[in-house]
Amino acid sequence: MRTQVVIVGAGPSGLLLGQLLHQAGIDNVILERQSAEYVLGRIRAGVLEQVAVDILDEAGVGQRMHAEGLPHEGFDLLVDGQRHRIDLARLTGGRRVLVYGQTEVTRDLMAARAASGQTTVYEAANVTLHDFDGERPWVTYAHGGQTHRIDTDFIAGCDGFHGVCRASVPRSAITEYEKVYPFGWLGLLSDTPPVHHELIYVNSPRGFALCSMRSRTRSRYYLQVPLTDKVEDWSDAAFWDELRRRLDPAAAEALVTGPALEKSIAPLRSFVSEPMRFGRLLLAGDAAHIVPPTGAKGLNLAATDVKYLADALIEHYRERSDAGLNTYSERCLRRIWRAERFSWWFTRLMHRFPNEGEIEHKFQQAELDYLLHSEAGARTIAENYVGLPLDFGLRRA
Ligand code: RFL
Ligand code: PHB
Repeated sequence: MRTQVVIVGAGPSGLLLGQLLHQAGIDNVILERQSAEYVLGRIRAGVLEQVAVDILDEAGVGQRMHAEGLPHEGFDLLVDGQRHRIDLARLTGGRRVLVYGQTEVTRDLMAARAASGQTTVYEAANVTLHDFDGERPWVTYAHGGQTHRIDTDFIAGCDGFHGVCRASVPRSAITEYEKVYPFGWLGLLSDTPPVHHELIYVNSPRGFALCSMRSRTRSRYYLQVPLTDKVEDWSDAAFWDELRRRLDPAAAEALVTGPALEKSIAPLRSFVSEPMRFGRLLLAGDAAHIVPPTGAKGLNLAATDVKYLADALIEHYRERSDAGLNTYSERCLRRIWRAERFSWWFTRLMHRFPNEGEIEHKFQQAELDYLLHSEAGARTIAENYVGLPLDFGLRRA
């Protein structure tokens, strides 16, 4: 088989890239290790920046997102038992975010993929990359008991943090920056009305918590837990009890509990690998970088990487220019480092760090006191939360 672009991974990055390329008449094949049901079963991100909304609109998959997504003009920080609203709209000149789950984004992209007629191979095993440092890369994979070969112009590595693409690059060609946090997030999804109409990020003496949602009837909650905890250690009742203890009395009172539809523990990590292009292999999304989820940036960064990559590939085919491909890494990395810094900072601000002493805790409280009682402080949080414009990666200012 031959195609113009082989895309490894059918998460949001791979599916979105496939759609943007298809719209531009660029033939592509997606190879995904898991089944479609498995990919849809992973409960992940919930908050879209305007820039991601715009890209999904451009990809023609925005209809249900606009009908069902919940626009949010602010969120609460609960600190020292007091709630403080970060008024995103007022602090950023009218900007806001959209609460619409990654599962739904993925479902919309899968429907567009099916309608496009482009090939997607689920349960593709042993995907192996060949000759991406030359002019004629190729990819092999196993499916249905047979090994298949695809010849291609480019390989897009959209296969997440544990994927094969980044791992195929010689160690000497790549620089990795990593920080692993000494706790995880235990998440619970339930068909219960959200405790509040906006998100609540909680800094409590018992650790961080987050009250989020998927709709007006479906809630998503998170608790900071030690890395040694296992999901099996947490009954639904234990989860709800602990969440209540981390909330203020009004929220604890308003909390509606119910059976968990899903419960999982995610480790927290900051990670960037540089560069993102190796000859004819280009990495995008979690394959190249991870942020701790506190800033809600992961899916948004994936969308902007993919937009830059799609534009660069379109320029290659339409204008026979590699200018966009040559600057792809640089464009992405500038906004990636900004989001990495915010996610790291917001994580530090809101969590209890088990290995730190009382003085670090006092510094954290003083910083929160400053941020929440200063217009400039609140604006710093708001500006970073709503995110950077798409052309940010181009500007050198
Ligand atoms: P994905 O979603 O990991 O998809 C990669 C796909 O590649 C497949 N794959 C392979 N396929 C073929 N061969 C191989 N060898 C392969 N190896 C892997 C995998 O099966 C998978 O289907 O990466 P992608 O597409 O780059 O998307 C990134 C996002 O999923 C991620 O950044 C976000 O979920 C992060 N994130 C959040 N981002 C936000 O913007 N806002 C949020 O509110 C938010 N909350 C979160 C989050 C991530 C979380 N977890 C669990 C990590 C909350 C959590 C708890
Ligand atoms: C979510 O709803 O899953 C979510 C929301 C905001 C975050 C992280 C996760 O910062």
